[in-house]
Amino acid sequence: MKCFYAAEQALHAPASELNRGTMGSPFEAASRAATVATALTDAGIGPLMPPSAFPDAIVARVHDSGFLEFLRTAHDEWRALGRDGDAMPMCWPGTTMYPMRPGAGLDARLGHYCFDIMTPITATSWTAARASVNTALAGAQVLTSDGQGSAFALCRPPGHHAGIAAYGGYCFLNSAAVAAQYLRDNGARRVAVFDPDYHHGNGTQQIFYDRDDVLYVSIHADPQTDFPFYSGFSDEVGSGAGEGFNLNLPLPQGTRWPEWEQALQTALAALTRFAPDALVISLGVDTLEGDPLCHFNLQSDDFARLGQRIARLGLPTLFVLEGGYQLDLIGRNVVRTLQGFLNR
Ligand code: OKP
Ligand code: ZN
Repeated sequence: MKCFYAAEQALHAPASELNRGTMGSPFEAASRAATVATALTDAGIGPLMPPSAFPDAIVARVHDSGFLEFLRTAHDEWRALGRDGDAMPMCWPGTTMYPMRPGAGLDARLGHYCFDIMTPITATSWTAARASVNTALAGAQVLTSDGQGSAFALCRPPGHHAGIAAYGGYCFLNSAAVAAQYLRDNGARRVAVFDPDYHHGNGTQQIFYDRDDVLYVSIHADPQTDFPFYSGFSDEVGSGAGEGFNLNLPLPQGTRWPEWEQALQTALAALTRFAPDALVISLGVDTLEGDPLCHFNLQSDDFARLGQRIARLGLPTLFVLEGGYQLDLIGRNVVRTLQGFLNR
């Protein structure tokens, strides 16, 4: 399987993260990618290839231009204000009740675009996030060039929480969504995004919410107990032309394979009905038992089963890495998923 990773992705490495009231080491660390790369190589999947540079216009197909300009320049502005460390918001509009004022200062824009306090912007976050999108696009290009096949994009920082004009949940740019749109723009009439990450991909949902050409299906922890809290409910089914093209399957904390597999059957049935020309998987492996941020109880073998079920859809498939925070186990479970997919 063709696999992609850009060395620049490691340039996003914030100094710390606020978790449950305490500053500590970031969970979404650059070493996550290194462990996945090692596991892929050891398993004989790969090799990892660097992506080529895709034009910014492709990213602007799903993201707001003011938002992209903000992300690109925020840390320079932070420094110009004489501040050290990573750029973080300190104040939020609270809801979207206020209009964004032209010329709003950096703190206003940090609070406007960011929806949490776990996603600092470093001097090189933009470079890393942009490279992560290239990695996903290189994978998507494999699907368009042979119309078959599959690819793995070792994306990090992750992407599925990044919305049209919003970042958070460790995500800046929505690599899976950009890749899905790229597939639409290059011959696929319908594209499905399946998101088995522990967390609801609120960004991906938002980007495609009113569209019937991109189906979004997600299995995730109930937003009543888990991040991102405000979206991922089962009554969010899409709007306008997109009604019926967004499927959320929330599950309670403690969920194990038998119940998770039932949701998977529902997801696979919806994907089959939609009959897409290409499939993007937002592959989070944070559903593994013992993940420090998550509360599902999947086992390593379950990831092979997941890969197998995805393969049975018989679709050109791009895997994009999202979450997974047990450093020593992420690589193994990514490999299990891909092996399950490759061996059917
Ligand atoms: C990103 B992805 C951290 C609190 C835990 C984690 C949410 C980000 C998950 N301080 N929240 O979907 O794996
Ligand atoms: Zn996650």
